[in-house]
Amino acid sequence: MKLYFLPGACSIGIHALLAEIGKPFEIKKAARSGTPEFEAYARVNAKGKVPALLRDDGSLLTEFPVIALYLARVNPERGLIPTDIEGEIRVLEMTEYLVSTVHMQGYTRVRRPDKFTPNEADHAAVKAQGLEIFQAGLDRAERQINGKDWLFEEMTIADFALFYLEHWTVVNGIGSLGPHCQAHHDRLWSKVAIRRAIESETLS
Ligand SMILES: N[C@@H](CCC(=O)N[C@@H](CS)C(=O)NCC(=O)O)C(=O)O
Repeated sequence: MKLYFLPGACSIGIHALLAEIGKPFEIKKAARSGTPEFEAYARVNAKGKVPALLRDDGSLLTEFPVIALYLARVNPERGLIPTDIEGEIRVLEMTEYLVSTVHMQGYTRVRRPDKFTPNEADHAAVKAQGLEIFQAGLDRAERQINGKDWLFEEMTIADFALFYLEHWTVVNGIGSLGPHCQAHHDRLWSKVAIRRAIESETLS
């Protein structure tokens, strides 16, 4: 299994999940659109995004929630997704919200307002709107954790989606973490395998 990543990008959530699962995997640095290396990466993943997971049968999986669900399902002994329908859909609901809304609609507006409007005069307003969406997501997670260790009763794939968003706040200072989210981030970051995996991204 090979994870295509970009250092510090949302792929750190899948990288952390793979590290937590603890089975052997490889990592390969992808390329950003607009760089000379991108053409080669686009031949691997036509969407040109990370994370992408190349499975041992040669097929590629894309989209964070789907990769996370796949990893949870093929490692059932880790209990990363509930087996009852209600439990499962609630974890997927949260994972989807964190990736599709909080990241893609919120954080991306803050970092890349140009993707939402060609008019530079509107960038400040787009960024402000993005920050509102991003912070609302962190606040929702804060209320949901509410003193537990995880978003749900046990650690699930949703925690790894939240982790990368929290990590962006810690590293880039965008938004702010309440005490429950800060402790949640630190709980995962203090796992040696996870920290080593993420730190290795800047070395590879
Ligand atoms: N819908 C995708 C979005 C992934 C995404 O936007 N990835 C960003 C990094 S956080 C990316 O690959 N950016 C590189 C680029 O746009 O060139 C998913 O859920 O995996």
